[in-house]
Amino acid sequence: MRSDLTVEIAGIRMKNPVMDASGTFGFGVEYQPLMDISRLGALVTKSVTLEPVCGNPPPRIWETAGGMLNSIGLQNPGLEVFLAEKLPLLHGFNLPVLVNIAGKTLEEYVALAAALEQAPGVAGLEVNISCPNVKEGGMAFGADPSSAAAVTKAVRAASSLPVIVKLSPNVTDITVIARAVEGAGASAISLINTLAGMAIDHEKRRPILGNVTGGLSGPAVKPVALYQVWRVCQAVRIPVIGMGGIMNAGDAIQFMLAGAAAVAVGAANFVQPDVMLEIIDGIEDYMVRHRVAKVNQLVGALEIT
Ligand code: RRO
Repeated sequence: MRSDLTVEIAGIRMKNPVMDASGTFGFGVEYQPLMDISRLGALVTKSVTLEPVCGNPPPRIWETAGGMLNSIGLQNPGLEVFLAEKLPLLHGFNLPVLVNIAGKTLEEYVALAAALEQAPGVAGLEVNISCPNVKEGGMAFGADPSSAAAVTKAVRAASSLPVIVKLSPNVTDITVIARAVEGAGASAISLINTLAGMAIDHEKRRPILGNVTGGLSGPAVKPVALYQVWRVCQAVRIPVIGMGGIMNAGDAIQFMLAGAAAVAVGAANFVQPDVMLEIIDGIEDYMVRHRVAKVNQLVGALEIT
């Protein structure tokens, strides 16, 4: 029996359910010398903004117990350079490219969505309303149901591409935000972005990160992420892409059992650059061992009682 790893999310066909989490894989081509990126189910870019952003002051990365803090601050070369120099390098890899977009205002999201609609080789938009490391926009949109819905609606209206809205875990009840973006026309939801956190050097009595606070990811956040993915999957009908501390195939399968139709791998890419390929192979091994013919049979197959 051959295992069928293909999944389809919001009309985007993927050869398997594994993609990178935005921001942990650059614009993809950086990893090409280290692994065969065409084996991925999809490729998600670092967030792109209308104008170039140089990001937060260093240090911007800090290892913590079981995880890492980042405060990159949306560093990216801006839409024009992305379209001219980054996106064309991804043509020919035979995999759907999802472009993560972020803005300070609703108008910026709309302009990005409209421009990317015209760009060849874009399979979908991931709308970042959950960056914890910028003062304007970012998480402010994702923490309030009406602004989350407004951004989703505006992007939906500006583009015919699938709209995947990336949610923040830094909210009281994530299902309220999930339902709001579903109601506003999101094609799918991805979660979780990083958990707001900080680190302090007690000898110096100073914060460690240049921006004082950051976003926590890695194995430390996995139980929180699994819980939030599980809750969102029960709250909405649209597909969910689950992420947060996935380090191996077992972790990825756990997110699918909780209801995720696909998964994204983030911090693990920094530990082992080709870990996603190992995860894809590990999912296939699991399917053979458990006689699962189609990977989507795992979605929501958690047995409770
Ligand atoms: O660039 C960042 O600091 C960043 C972003 Br845009 C995000 O969405 N999540 C994160 O942890 N860091």
